Amino acid sequence: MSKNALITGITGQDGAYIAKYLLDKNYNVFGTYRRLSTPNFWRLQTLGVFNKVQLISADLIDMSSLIEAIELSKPDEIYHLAAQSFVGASFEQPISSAEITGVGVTKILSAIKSIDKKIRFYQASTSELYGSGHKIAQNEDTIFMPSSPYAAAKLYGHWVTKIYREGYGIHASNGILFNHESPLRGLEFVTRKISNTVAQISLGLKKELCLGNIQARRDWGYAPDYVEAMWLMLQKDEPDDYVIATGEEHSVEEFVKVAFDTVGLNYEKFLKLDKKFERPLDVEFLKGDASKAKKKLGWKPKTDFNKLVKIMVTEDLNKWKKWLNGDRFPWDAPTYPGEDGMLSKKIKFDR
Ligand code: NDP
Ligand code: GDR
Repeated sequence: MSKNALITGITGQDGAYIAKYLLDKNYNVFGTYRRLSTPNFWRLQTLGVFNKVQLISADLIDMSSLIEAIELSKPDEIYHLAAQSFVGASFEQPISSAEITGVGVTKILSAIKSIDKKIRFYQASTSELYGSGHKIAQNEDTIFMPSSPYAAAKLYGHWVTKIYREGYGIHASNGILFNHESPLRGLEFVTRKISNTVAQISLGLKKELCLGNIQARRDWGYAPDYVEAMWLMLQKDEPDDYVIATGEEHSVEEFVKVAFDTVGLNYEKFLKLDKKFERPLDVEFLKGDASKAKKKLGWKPKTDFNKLVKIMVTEDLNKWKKWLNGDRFPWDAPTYPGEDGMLSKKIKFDR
């Protein structure tokens, strides 16, 4: 008999990829989405799975909606991916980030405890837990030193997952995933901002790429490789915590260079620095050691850094070309206000 899976945050990057991954494994896939003024299903449509998943309206702010989602979907497995996931925004909305990204985890776990303790639970934990100050690759034993309200909220979610695992015997695992990207990445994250802007510059639609801290180093992987690791964790007899990463790190500047190289342009002519995109605190160096996942889950990444950048730039370029040709398809970029319409600092009006 097919298993049921409930994905919170199915409209996001990882939600869409894991929905497809689980459908391919013959799961009945349910996903939560929140009511928005404009529906946001373009990722599910892009992957051709929109009509194959069953959508349930739920918000992490609203416990009753989460209980109902679990009762309706009767899941064997829950992939808890919903979160306010943008680190930059967590400095501007620290309290709602804590409520959604942190306390939201306890809401789902306590619902599992009341409804059916056999439901297996995946928590979307993060390399942001490590924060700044580490000089070598981080693994499951590395100390956590979060540097943002987002990371502090995720640390709470990480820990509460362990508490429900050890205290109530729930099959709950933390995937400590390092940055993973794709053409479905949100446009405010640096990699997609770069790939989309480089595509626009190469077609003469934009003149420059404005970024903040380009020295930050990240361990960037490819999202479809990473959702497989989530599933593998829930198939183990025993729940546990795992680092998922490529083990290679690069600076934001290197990402920019390879992206411009892909379209045959010199990045130095187009890159501008703007303090508006800097954070009050930033994480300078993240590089993961996924040896445990390799050994215990048999997981390893399939896509390297250069290939990832090329996939993202090529996809944005092809989409802009199609768009300019008059083709219309589900996509976020043409309706994105861009950095001119997105002010990262609050404006003070003189009266
Ligand atoms: P996205 O930002 O693409 O997706 C987040 C999802 O959460 C969206 O579906 C969003 O809905 C939903 N959501 C946000 N707020 C609420 C709310 N109040 N109630 C219900 N749903 C809500 O993130 P990713 O797919 O990239 O990441 C998935 C998870 O993994 C997140 O928890 C993230 O923090 C974590 N993570 C991500 C990493 C990465 O590199 N991508 C690395 C490590 C961890 P809507 O579409 O309506 O906005
Ligand atoms: P991150 O991703 O904070 O690592 O969180 P993001 O792409 O936002 O930033 C990566 C690094 O790039 C620097 N940077 C900029 N970032 C953005 N967004 N925009 C800019 O213009 C810019 N210029 C430089 C940032 O300062 C940072 O150092 C992501 C999210 O998916 C989290 O949910 C997840 O937990 C972590 O990855 C792992």
